Amino acid sequence: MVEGLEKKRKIEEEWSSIYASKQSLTRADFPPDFTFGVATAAFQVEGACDEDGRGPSIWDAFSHAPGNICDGSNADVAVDQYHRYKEDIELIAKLGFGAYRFSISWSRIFPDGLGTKVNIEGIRHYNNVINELLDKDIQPYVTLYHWDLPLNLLESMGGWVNEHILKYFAIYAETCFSSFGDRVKNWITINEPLQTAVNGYYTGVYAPGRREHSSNEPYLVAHHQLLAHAEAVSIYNKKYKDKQGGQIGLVVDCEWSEAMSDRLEDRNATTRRLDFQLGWFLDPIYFGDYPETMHEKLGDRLPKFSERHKELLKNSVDFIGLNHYTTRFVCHATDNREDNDFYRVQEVERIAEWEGGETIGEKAASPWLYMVPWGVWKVLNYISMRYNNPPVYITENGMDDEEDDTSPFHQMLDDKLRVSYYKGYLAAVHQAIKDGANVRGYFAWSLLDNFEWHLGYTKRFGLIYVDYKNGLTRHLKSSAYWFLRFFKAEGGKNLKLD
Ligand code: PNW
Repeated sequence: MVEGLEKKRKIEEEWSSIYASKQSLTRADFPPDFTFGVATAAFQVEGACDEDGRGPSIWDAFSHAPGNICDGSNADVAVDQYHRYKEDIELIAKLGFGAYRFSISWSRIFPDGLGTKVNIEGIRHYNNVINELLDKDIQPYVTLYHWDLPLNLLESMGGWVNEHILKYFAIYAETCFSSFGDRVKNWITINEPLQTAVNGYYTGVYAPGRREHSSNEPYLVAHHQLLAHAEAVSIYNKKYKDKQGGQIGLVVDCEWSEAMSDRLEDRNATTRRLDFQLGWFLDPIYFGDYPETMHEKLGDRLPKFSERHKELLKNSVDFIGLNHYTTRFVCHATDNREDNDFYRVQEVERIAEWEGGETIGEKAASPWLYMVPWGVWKVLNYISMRYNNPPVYITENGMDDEEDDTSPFHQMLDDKLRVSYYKGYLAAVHQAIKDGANVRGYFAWSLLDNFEWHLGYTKRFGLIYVDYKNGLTRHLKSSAYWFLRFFKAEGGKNLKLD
C-alpha cells in the first residue's frame, strides 16, 4: 500500500520549513509563565513496596504473576525513589526544571483502599517530598491515580467496574487535598483513563489484566473513572479551592490521527478514532455526553449519564493534561475480526508503516512509538478548535531507548535520538502556541529510566540513566544536558539547541 505516502511527504515538507525557523529556540521563546517540568509515576519509580505500611496495589499482584512482565521483573524496588527522593529532586533543580509531576500511591495513604484509617507514614512521606520540592523552588503537580489501585478494591469489589469505587476515590482524594493542598496548587485526578480501560480491560496487558468481558467492561471502567474524577473535583471546588487557591484537571492521552486520504470515509474514520480516544473523556466534560460516533457504534454498550452526573461532569476541569507521544495515519476499515474487538467497533485502521519500509517517523524502542513532531502541533490545534481553546498542559512527552547491556556506557548516555525528539516536539509545541493554542506547560517523560509497566526495565524513557547493575546510580544523558542548556540560555538567547 502506498496510499497516504504522498500526503505524509507534503506534511513533512510543510513542517520542515516551519522547523527550519526554530533551530535556535530556547526557554526564552516560550511565555515567561509557561511551566517546564519532568514527570514520573509512583509505581514506576518508588519501590519500597512494603515499607511504612504501604498496602499492595493491583500492579504488585499483576507484576508478580508469571508471564505478565516481559523481562519477568517487578517494581518492588523500581528505582528506589522512595528513599532517594532528595537526590532526585536535587537533580531536577540542577537541570533547571520548575515543576515535578509525580503521583501518590493510593495504598500508601489507605493500605486497603477503604478509607477507614489513614496511614500516617504515607502522609509523612509525601509531606517530605512536597516540602523538599518547594524548598528547591519546584512546583509539585500531583496525580492522585496513576494506575496503582489498592489491591483490596479489586479483590473485594471488582475495582473500576464497580460504581462503589467512586466513594473510596472521593475519600482518598479529599484526604490528599486536606493534607497537602496548603502546598500543592496543581492537582490531576486520574492519569490516562483510556489506557486503564483499554489495556486493563480489553487487551489485558495492564493490571488487572482482564479480557473476558471486553465488549462492555472498557466502557464501564471509563465511565466510572470519569465519574470518580468529577466527584473529586466537586469536593475540591466546594471545600478547598477558594481556601487553597489551586487548580485541578484530568490527564488524557491521545496520539494524533491523520486521515489517510481526503475521501469522506477516511475523514470520518479519523474523527471516530479521535472520538474514541479524546472525545470519550473530553466530550462528557465539555458537551455533557459521549461523542455521537461512540453512541452510533456502541449503542447500549455505552453507559448512560444521569442528569446529576452530567451536571457534575460539566466543566469539571481547570485544565486538560495531555499525554502525547506519537501519530498514526487512519483509514476506514471493516474486517471480520471479533465483534468485541476494540478497533473493529470503531471501523478504523491505523497505519505507521508502508510497503517498502517507509515509516511515519523514526522508531523508538516501544513498538507503538514513532517520532512524529508535527503530530503534537496538530493535536494541540485540534483540541483548541474542538473544545474552545481550553488551558492545556502537556503532562507527558518523550521516547524510549532499548535497554542494551552490550552497549558501552557512554553510548547509552549519549541519547542523540532523544535530543532530536525533544527538539522537534518542543518546536511543534512552540508553533501551536503561535497559532493561538492555550498551552500552559510541558512535562518531559521521564525524569529517569524506570519500570515501564508490562515492558519491565527493557525500555528506557529517562533524561537520566539509571544503572540497574550498579546500585541504581543516576547519570545524566545528553538529553538532560540539552534541557539544561535550553533553560540556561534564557535571556541570553545565544546558545544553540544542539
Ligand atoms: C503513558 N500508547 O502511557 C503513561 O502515563 C506512563 O506511565 C508510561 O510510562 C508512558 O506513557 C510511556 O509508555 C502510555 O500505546 C502507554 O499509545 C501507551 C500508550 C500511550 C501512553
